[in-house]
Amino acid sequence: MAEQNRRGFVGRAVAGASTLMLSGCYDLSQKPWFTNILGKVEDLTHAAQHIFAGPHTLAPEFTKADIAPMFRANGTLDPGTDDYKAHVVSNFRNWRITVKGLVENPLSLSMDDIRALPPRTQITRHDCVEGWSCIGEWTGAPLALVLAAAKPKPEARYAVFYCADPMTVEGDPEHFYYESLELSEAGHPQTLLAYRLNGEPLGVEHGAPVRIRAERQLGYKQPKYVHGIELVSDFSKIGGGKGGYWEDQGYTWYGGI
Ligand SMILES: Nc1nc2c(c(=O)[nH]1)N[C@H]1C(S)=C(S)[C@@H](COP(=O)(O)O)O[C@H]1N2
Ligand SMILES: [Mo]
Repeated sequence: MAEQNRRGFVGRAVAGASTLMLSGCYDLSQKPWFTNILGKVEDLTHAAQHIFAGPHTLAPEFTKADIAPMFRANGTLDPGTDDYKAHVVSNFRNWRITVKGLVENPLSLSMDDIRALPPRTQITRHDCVEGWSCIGEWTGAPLALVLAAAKPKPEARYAVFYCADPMTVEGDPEHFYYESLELSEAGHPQTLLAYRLNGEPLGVEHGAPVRIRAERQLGYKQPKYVHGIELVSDFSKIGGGKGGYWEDQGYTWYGGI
């Protein structure tokens, strides 16, 4: 397992920031990820550590040699709506990720805001319940930092992720994919707002411009095309009330591996 796995993301972010400070050679405000709309990365890191404290079992990470030549795509391969097509044409310049619900500080973030956070890269295995697995290298912003910036209220238990792809069930075109994770899983060091796969910007088939990677979870718990995150205490008022699109069709909510 690589060194970064054992040390974990949080340790690295703090170490990286203090190295820069000690060197005295940089104007830190010029360092693109040091401050952004979300605040100082160091403050976010400390807040995230406080909110998501506890032992985290890490999902196994692999080496470059293990990466599948072609990462299989599944589920929605293109949301296909007029709205989404316009985002593709403008290279997702106007894409927003909102963070709302049981938070002190609701957010509306651009992809530049997400990319301005210190990224984490991890090579992991994706397991789909349909019976296939694929190893790929994901890069993204640790979701813990975004949640820390939003300041979850004490009664927040789950993060719900809203997606841009309509799922036509019983002819209802206003039925979109969504998923949810317990807050501790959402704040796990390997849970990312991922925007790169195998070093390339995320393709449309894999959830462009941004999707969740929650590496201890099955494939259906990894929502693609994410545009909204809501912190809730229960699912009763969301979708079919079971915490996710597939859960509403009968899958178990717990999709841990
Ligand atoms: N928005 C959205 N997210 C989704 C799906 C989907 O259909 N829509 N399918 C899920 C399932 S079942 C799997 S296995 C993975 C597939 O991700 P991939 O296309 O990058 O392989 O996405 C998950 N997330
Ligand atoms: Mo899946």
